[in-house]
Amino acid sequence: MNDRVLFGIGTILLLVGVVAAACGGGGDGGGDSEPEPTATTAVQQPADSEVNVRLFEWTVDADVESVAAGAVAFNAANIGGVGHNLVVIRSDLSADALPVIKGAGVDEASSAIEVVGKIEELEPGLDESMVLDLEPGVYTLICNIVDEADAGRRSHYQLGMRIELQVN
Ligand SMILES: [Cu+2]
Repeated sequence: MNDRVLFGIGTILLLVGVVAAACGGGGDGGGDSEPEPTATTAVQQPADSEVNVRLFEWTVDADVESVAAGAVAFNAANIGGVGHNLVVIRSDLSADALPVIKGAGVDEASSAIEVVGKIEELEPGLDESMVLDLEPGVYTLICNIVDEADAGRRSHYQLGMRIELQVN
C-alpha cells in the first residue's frame, strides 16, 4: 500500500506544482509554459482582416476593394501634405452621392448615412488604426476635412477623397 500512498502524494505535488506554475508570475516556472501575452501597440482588439488606407490630396487609397464581415482593422496613414481624416460610412447611396452641407462637407448626422467609425484629423506623416465590427454591405471611406482656404468651401470628400469598400 505504500506505493499507492506515495503515488497519490506525488500526484498531488504534481498538481500543486502545475497550479503554482500557472498562477505564479515568478520566473523559475516550467520552461514549457506559453509566453504571456505582451502589450500590443496600435490595435486594441484583434481583427479578422485589415484595410490599409493611404490618405493624400485628393485620394483615399485602400489596398483592398472588399473584406469579410467581422472585426476589420483600418490602418490609416496620412502621406499627404495637409491634414486628413478617415470616416467610414454605411449607406445605400453611391460614394459620390452622399449628402453634403456647404462648408461642412458630408453631413455626418444625416439619416441617409450611418457613420460607423472615424479617425480624427491626422497631421501629415501620422498614422492611426481603429477596429470596427462590420456587417455585410457597401461602405464608403471618405476624408471629410474642409480647408478654410478653399474658396468653394468644399470638403476633401468633394475634391475626390472617397472610395467604396465592399464587406461580404
Ligand atoms: Cu483630406
